[in-house]
Amino acid sequence: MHSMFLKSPEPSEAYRVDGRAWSVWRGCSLWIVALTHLLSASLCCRFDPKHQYKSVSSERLGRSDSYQEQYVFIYRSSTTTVMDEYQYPDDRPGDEDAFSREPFVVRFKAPQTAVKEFVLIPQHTTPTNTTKELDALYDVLQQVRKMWKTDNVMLLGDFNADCSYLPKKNRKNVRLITDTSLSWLIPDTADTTVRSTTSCAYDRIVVHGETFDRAIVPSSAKAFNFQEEYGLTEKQVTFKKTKNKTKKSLKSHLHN
Ligand SMILES: [Ca+2]
Repeated sequence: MHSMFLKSPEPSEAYRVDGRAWSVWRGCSLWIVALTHLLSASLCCRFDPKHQYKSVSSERLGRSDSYQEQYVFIYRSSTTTVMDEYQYPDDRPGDEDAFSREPFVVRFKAPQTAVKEFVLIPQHTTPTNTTKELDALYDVLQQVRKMWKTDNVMLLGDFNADCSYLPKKNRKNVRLITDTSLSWLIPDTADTTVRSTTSCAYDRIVVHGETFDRAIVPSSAKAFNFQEEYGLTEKQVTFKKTKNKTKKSLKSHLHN
């Protein structure tokens, strides 16, 4: 789960766009789909009656009919609108079908934030193909920047970007890592897994553009610990899922 603070022109005022309100969810396992519907249709209104929410989602994505996933964004409709959406076609010449779950890219307008407009590129990599897919995300980033003429782009999701899925020796081959114009907000030292026996920074948030980077509250990007936040046991949080989601914060001058 990701949540964020949008930075305000007046830095003294900050507004949390809560993770439960502004999240990118992925997955087609039943409970994720159920959770998505629960969040968009019920939970947001039930637990946050002060705000209205809308969602935008991709088609189901995947190479096989038997296992597919969806990207879903939930946002506060009073302050945020969807300007554009773009399902990456994954047909780059010479590199066709780079992704198992092609990014569903959404451009948001949030005029009361310091950045005003920004683009989110979600991705859930295939663990066995993490290096390749993370590198290919760089091509998606460049295409989107050109297409929408913007530098305010954030890439986020379950990148599987650590431990055995992304060995240290592979990192020099990932342009998303080697290009210094990108900021990785969740460091390699973070633990985004639920199990106490594992420590891997699988879930990540990566920001492109100095303007966008400056709009994020320093140190606000971190894992959202379901177990701690909701007082759950390890058994409960590992029922299906093995990872916490990450969250980040941007600043705005909005008020709750
Ligand atoms: Ca593909």
